[in-house]
Amino acid sequence: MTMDLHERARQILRQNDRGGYTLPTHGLYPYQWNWDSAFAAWGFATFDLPRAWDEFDTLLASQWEGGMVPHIIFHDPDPSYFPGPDVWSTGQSPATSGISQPPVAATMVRRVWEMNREHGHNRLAAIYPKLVAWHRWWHEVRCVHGPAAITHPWESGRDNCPDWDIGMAGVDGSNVGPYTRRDTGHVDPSMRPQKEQYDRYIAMVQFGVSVGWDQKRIVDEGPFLMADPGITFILLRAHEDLIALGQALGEDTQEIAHWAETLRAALPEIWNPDLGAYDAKNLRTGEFAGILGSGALLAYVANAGNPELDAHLMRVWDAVNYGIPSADPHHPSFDARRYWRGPSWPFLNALIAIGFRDMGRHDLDNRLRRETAAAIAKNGFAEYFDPLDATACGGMDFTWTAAIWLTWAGLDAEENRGAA
Ligand code: 9WN
Repeated sequence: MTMDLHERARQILRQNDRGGYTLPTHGLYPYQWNWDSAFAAWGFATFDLPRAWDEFDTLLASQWEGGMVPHIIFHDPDPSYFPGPDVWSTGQSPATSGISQPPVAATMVRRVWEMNREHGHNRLAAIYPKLVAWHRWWHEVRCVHGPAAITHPWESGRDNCPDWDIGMAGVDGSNVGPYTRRDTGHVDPSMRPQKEQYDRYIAMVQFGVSVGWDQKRIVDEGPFLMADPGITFILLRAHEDLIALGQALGEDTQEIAHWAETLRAALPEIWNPDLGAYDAKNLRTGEFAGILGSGALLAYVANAGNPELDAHLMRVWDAVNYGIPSADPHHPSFDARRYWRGPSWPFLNALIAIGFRDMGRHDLDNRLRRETAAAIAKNGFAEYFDPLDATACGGMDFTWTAAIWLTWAGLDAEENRGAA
């Protein structure tokens, strides 16, 4: 039975493989997504190391001149996804979106490299300068206010989480013109963002097009700019992983160390004393979102936890049964099956668990792994799960869910297999 899940996970990665890059899932997401790819590589590394490195190469091959690595790479036009390359209209080749996504790649590169340093040495040396250029872009373009800022909720990777509601309220989505969503044709609309949110998402894309995707202008004048605790912690962790990789290559890593120090020094700016936790902040108004979400709990991956945050973690986690919820179950906006407004996301649990292990909190790691594995064993390799009853939500046969089964969630099952 457990054997089947390992086989199935590998099969999903193979099925979603388009030759050098991996689709998040067939149908719903027919392109290469940035942070999905980093997790895909981690999964591939458990059974095909060269293929894992190929995934990083393909992702970084689409880096923009200024260093940004885009959030979607539209390798082969496919009408089943909206908004496609024509809407983004960034003028890149291959076509890409015009925003980035959480820079988890360096952290995953380090994990893959550590699996076989000899094999990985040249592969690492080839992409290291691109990773440095991408991190420099984050520091110079998105961290100008201190913490990492996002210019579109899609940039956070946690699209419709309640963190962004206050920023979204300031975006006018009434003039975007007619369009047809494709996502709601693939999955139950009650598990996806609502139309008012989609109108605003499109308005922000149209703004990017109107300024020729000038990233500085988007930060200075765009309709949406919020500090994201999630990216801030992921970037901080990734800076530290990049330093370790650079040192292994004999590179001078002082510049990266400076970015990491500057970012850590900015953490008090995203600490909301009224909430007693890290919080998203609208950088146009200075207002905090006032809700605990999974972005704040990524603090553990950057060794930025503290007793107050621990209390919140246990409060929200104990309120559900299958992993860490993406939004506070005690908050009125909680919605157990609507995307980032409550569901538990296996890959994000895996990322937070890296932090737990680094802190020596193996009890928390074990609990999170058990609960995540139970949801997958019960209902398959879903995109996300209802954290109360493990109902499978969103797309199925999902790449990053399969990847983290092989690297983390399925480890207990793997041990039992060995013992059997
Ligand atoms: C928009 C692919 C991506 C993930 C994101 C997730 C979702 C896209 C969408 O799917 O976002 O980028 O169309 O909903 O929120 O984290 O990378 O799996």
